[in-house]
Amino acid sequence: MCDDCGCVSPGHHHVVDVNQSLLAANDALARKNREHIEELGAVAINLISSPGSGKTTLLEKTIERLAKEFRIGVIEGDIETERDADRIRAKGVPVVQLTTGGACHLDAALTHKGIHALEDQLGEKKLDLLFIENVGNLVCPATFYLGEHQRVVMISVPEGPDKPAKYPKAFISSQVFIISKTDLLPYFDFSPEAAIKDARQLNPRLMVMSLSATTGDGFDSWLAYLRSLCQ
Ligand SMILES: Nc1nc2c(ncn2[C@@H]2O[C@H](COP(=O)(O)OP(=O)(O)O)[C@@H](O)[C@H]2O)c(=O)[nH]1
Ligand SMILES: [Mg+2]
Repeated sequence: MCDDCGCVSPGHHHVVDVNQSLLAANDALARKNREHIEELGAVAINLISSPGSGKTTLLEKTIERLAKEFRIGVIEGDIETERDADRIRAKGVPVVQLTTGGACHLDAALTHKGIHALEDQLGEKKLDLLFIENVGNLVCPATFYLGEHQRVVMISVPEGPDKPAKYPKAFISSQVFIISKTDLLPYFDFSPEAAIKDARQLNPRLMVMSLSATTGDGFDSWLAYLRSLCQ
């Protein structure tokens, strides 16, 4: 019987061992990614949220506001399609679409390919900010370090305030928690205080921001945070 959890399955330890070595291999590659990203001159942000909470919209609006100030690059993660990359490309910044073909998260190996593909577009040019939009999911992306400097987790008002408590790992492993779509607060029974309380209980150091990409409300703190990363 397993001393840790009481499980009597004979294969149990093997599964744990394989998972741990997969994650160790991922982390080793992620550390290489980080060196690679730093050679490009960039600070990388891994953006994690459910599908539809507004990741691509946040990036579109951020690029509109900051593209004159900073050199921005984007790696888009999705299961299928180039649609998010097309949206970012329309804003005039270098972007690479990664498609996982089914996996619900990016891993360091796929991100590594993305960094190389981005370098091919950049030539000799450098970057200040590299955004990595993860596959829409609050669960698996939390387990896979990609080599990012900062991890940002986002939930939108329509998703409900219970998500930090239900998906703790994403909040424990992030530096920033964004509540998005605050323009919808009048229409939903969403308590920002409850969401923030749960998130801070999991991770007292979490920086919290509330914003609406639609109205621009709260955007100044987000932009100030990004500027502070580039100093
Ligand atoms: N009301 C409102 N809608 C938003 C906001 N941000 C994004 N959306 C909408 O939410 C939907 C999903 O946005 P998208 O950026 O594609 O989300 P992603 O799947 O997380 O990348 C789109 O219809 C957006 O127009 C916001 O601040 N307020
Ligand atoms: Mg998107």
